[in-house]
Amino acid sequence: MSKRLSLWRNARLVTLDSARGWGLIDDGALLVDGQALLWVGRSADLSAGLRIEQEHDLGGALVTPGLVDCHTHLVYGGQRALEFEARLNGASYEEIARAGGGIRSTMAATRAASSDTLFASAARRARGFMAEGVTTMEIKSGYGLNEADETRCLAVARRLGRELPLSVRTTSLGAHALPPEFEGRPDDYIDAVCRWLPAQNAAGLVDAVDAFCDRIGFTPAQTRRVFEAARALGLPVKLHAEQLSDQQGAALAAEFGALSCDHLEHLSPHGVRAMAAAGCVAVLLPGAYYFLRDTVLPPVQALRDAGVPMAVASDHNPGSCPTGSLLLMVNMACTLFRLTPEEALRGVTRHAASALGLADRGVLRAGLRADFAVWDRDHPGELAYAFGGNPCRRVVAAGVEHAAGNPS
Ligand code: DI6
Ligand code: FE
Repeated sequence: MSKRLSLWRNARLVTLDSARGWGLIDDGALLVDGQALLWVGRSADLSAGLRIEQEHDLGGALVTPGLVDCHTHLVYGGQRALEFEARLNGASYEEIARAGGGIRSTMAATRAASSDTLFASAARRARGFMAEGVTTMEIKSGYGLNEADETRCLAVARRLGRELPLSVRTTSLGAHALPPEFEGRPDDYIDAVCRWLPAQNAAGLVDAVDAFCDRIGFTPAQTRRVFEAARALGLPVKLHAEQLSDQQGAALAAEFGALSCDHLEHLSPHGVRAMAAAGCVAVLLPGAYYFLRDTVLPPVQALRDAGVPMAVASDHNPGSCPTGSLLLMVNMACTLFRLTPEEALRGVTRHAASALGLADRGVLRAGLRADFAVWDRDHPGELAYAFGGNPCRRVVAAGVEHAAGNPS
């Protein structure tokens, strides 16, 4: 038996290891071998005679899978507090974008920042999420909007995965907004995005490809070209779909076997059916809905009825969701979108992992990654119910406990 065995016992495990239910195991234990869970079950059923190197008594605390934030724009320069104020004074998010603010203003700040500055600010944000139990994070580019700066932002995201105890998945989102140098020439810009993708991919910087298909983003025809470039490289796609209007983007993404379609406030019944048929995950982003004071709800009941798995993510970005808390999104998924607490927690674990194409996490099960969070709570429903404050006490990522989980 390996010498690296560690035992975490006296826990109330929320395994989520079945299609329904919390999968609670009282007086549970986790046996960790290196980076993986070797055994998960009731303490009483643990075999005797194991050579355990380290033992942790959790005092009956709740343990969930490590949280997965499957949609973030974590790497950028500057902030947009003045834009928030402009919106309070009556300007709309779309008006600001059309006037050259919005994503373009963050683009300018991002281009002007050094890679070290971008790394430092993104690492600070990442640590905040990690302190709340996040062990996996997806990070998109999309604020460089030229080859050099997009590639630089993806490299910063990769560096976060190397230097922090955080598993990072990168997504290339060159087709996020039209940069000013391509004003009036969106098709030429899409050509450029498709041209630089192979080099980014060859450098190992891309796990998936995304686009913003909307009135202030790109058309379905332009999005299709980006997806074709991704497909030619064997890269999975995802899409910012039907956030501000129905462009039938979800159906397009489904045609390309997308891992996920995200936002979805304006998703049509046809889009729901296409996603269900393609096995696409619906990533709900209640923080952006809240911060933009949207009034059109994503069709949660239709997604549920069609059996589309629903994930919940932060969408952290400086314009539509400058949040530092995935747990707050869990609460908002319930209050604003009427998910059940169990759906919402599944949305930031199991289904969020699926939205990233990851089958090795999101559930407490032998053989999967030893990613878990320890909570100062009695019942998992409390994680969705209370908001504000951080009940996370300890975080273990790939078998290693890190200090971010210990905010003392
Ligand atoms: N939709 C969003 O909500 C973010 N990107 C997108 O396509 C917002 C990005 C920003 O405003 O900076
Ligand atoms: Fe987004």
